[in-house]
Amino acid sequence: MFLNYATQELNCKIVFYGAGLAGKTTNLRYIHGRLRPDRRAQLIELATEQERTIFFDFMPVSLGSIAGFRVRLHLYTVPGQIHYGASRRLILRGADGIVQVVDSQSSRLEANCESCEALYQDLVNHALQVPLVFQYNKRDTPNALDVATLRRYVNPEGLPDQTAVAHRGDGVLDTLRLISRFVLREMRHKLV
Ligand SMILES: Nc1nc2c(ncn2[C@@H]2O[C@H](COP(=O)(O)OP(=O)(O)OP(=O)(O)O)[C@@H](O)[C@H]2O)c(=O)[nH]1
Ligand SMILES: [Mg+2]
Repeated sequence: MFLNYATQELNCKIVFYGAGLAGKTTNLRYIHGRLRPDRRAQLIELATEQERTIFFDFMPVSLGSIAGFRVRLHLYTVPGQIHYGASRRLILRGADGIVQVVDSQSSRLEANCESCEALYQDLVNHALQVPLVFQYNKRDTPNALDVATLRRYVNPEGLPDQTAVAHRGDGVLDTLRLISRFVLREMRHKLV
């Protein structure tokens, strides 16, 4: 969270986390595409020297105001592949909310579980206590596990969750609303 007094803006960072190919970038592209051009910044993709396939997407969206500050959301994705742990930790720094994007396909169950474990470790290491919601993506795939099974494996605590078919946009804005609601609630507690 960052208060910009010059612009009277409250900046919140939301990170889309999850296993490789789970659909994180697809979520952000969809959200960006749905925003009015005058309300969004450019979507930026970064490829570093060593990690050419890496993207991170950055996108502020305006959202009402708290204590006189207009809320601006900054959405980021992490690279999901297992060997980009250092990039993931860097991007997670300063997060105000996290969406764990889960690939519903049974073949990806282990990768999802590893990603959840990595997230848990990263949160402990950063001493981060921020709202976390789950998105069960790729509900359209033929070998999608049922939601109850996914919950049991990746979300046994029963945190807020949402199903999605991100490449069609189904459930994407609902997921954003879900995490935004929890993030804004935290911000209100801190500011008001
Ligand atoms: N069938 C199906 N495919 C999807 C869905 N969402 C995303 N995809 C596809 O899954 C592939 C990976 O999506 P990305 O959004 O690039 O995944 P990512 O999580 O950003 O992957 P990394 O950046 O490698 O961690 C793409 O081919 C998407 O079109 C979905 O709901 N259903
Ligand atoms: Mg991606």
